[in-house]
Amino acid sequence: MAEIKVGIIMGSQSDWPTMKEAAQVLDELGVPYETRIVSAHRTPDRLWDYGKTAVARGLHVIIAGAGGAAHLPGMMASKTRVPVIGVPVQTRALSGVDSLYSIVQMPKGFPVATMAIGAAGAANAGLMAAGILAIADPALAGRLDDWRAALSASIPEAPSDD
Ligand code: RP5
Repeated sequence: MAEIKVGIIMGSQSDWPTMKEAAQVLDELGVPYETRIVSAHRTPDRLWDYGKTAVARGLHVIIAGAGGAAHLPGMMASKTRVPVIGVPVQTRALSGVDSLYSIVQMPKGFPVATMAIGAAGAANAGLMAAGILAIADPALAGRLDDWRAALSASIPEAPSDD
């Protein structure tokens, strides 16, 4: 079985419809991953354990999505040197600006690579994770190049009324 190098974690089951976008991109690129619900506030011990064991378990990238007072990506970055990609989940009350600000403004020393709010951010997190792994994986690099070329080829040169 292929080694799992990407962890997709989220603060709640309600984040999954967004975070699924990251999973789908990784599926398309043939990158294995694990998924876990790890809440900074509701399951802090689970967060600590996940961060403490991430390096030893062979994770190379952690994609962390959360909404509202979105402390999960930053707290995970404080617990492991595995790069953390943060996804601000869109919220009803503040449209995800709360999530974005909670994730992006990390203090010096503990970075989180913060994506856009919502589904596009989650998909881009998957692509970012694949790009990081592709540095040392020529086969994946080829698949990622093909994926990008296919996306470019799908864009029409002119708009249509259809
Ligand atoms: C955060 O609170 C989660 O990441 C989620 O985006 C938000 C709401 O969670 P639920 O009340 O839907 O479980 O911790």
